[in-house]
Amino acid sequence: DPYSQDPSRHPVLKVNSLKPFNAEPPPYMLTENSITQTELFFKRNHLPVPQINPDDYKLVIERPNGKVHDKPLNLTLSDLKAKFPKHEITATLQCAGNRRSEMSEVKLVKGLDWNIGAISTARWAGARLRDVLLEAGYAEGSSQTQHVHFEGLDRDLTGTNYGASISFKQAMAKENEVLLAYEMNGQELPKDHGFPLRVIVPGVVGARNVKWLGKIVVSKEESSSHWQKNDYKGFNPCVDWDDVDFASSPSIQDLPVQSAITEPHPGQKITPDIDGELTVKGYAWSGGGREIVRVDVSVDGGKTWKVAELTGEKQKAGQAWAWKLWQLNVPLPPKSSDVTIICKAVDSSYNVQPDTVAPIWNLRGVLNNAWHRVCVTVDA
Ligand code: MTE
Ligand code: MO
Repeated sequence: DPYSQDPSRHPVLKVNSLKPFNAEPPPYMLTENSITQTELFFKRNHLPVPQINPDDYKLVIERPNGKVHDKPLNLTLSDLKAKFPKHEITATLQCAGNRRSEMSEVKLVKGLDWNIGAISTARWAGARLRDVLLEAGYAEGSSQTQHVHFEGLDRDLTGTNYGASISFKQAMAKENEVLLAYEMNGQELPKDHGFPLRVIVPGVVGARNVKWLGKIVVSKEESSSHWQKNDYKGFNPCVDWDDVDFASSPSIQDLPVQSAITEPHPGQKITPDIDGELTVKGYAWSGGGREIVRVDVSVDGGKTWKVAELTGEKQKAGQAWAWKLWQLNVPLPPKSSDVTIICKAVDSSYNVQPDTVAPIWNLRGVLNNAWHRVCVTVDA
């Protein structure tokens, strides 16, 4: 069993797949704290967790073509810690498949059945990718068309490693704060999250945040990995498996604006407080460093909306990598029995969420950011 060495995990996680391990926290736990507890952070593995001895570990960085040093730059974990300034950021990571289960309600999609918990937030610390690329001999602005490939040390039975890429421009821009992270929430990176080293590309889909990083390659082409080329792409809702052309869509990078209700949970029996109000909580986040500027909540099907109170770390414009948590006391419609709560967020580019899933349905069930709805029963 290639999974026999996988680490142990917190029993509260809802497991979507055991081998490989994929699990999410219960929704209400997501909004207990703006930093997700490491044990509760969602886990998304495509393959067995590789066993890496930190003393033997080396990150291999291929040199620019035709440069004097032809041998790749090899960095040990202590090199990475000693030679490059340690940079720390708070960033939210979201899987493209977050909220896939709602997409399957429209029409069955292929993929793990994620509820709203394939998203979490942590403090990440490590070396800036930019500094490491400069050290390897890459020059700023050398080409806008190049790509930086990340190869994981996890591999399938045929010997194929997990891999993904981002653009060279994305990797080199200082304000993008792309990290080679060796710490998560102030501690050594846990096995499930990429020990001893992973990439953190803030604002970008989870799939490019390669864990158990083994190798970095700069190339004219995007990564040829299955997960870059033939997965994690969006399509027209009428495209299905018999006519899909993966080459026709760009790989997902920045993610769209997202929000969801974490409390109450669907089907919950609600006893309104003495004022006839109900406390609603959730998260909101957008990709590309766009800050959440507003979350709207409706309990009458979207006829009227109230603005929720946002909480979260103050972040720099264009570098809002972390989600906002939100909360609102909503007056319940009089004599109601079943109430549907809806939320939608607005980001700093005034991007909004689509109101329903059907027009954004796609065969892989990615990028679901439709208004989130939770139906509850009110106790009279
Ligand atoms: N990196 C490697 N090496 N192997 C993987 O399976 N999964 C990716 C990404 N990096 C993956 C990986 C996907 S799809 C996501 S959503 C994130 O890791 C999940 O990161 P987490 O498990 O730390 O939450
Ligand atoms: Mo993912």
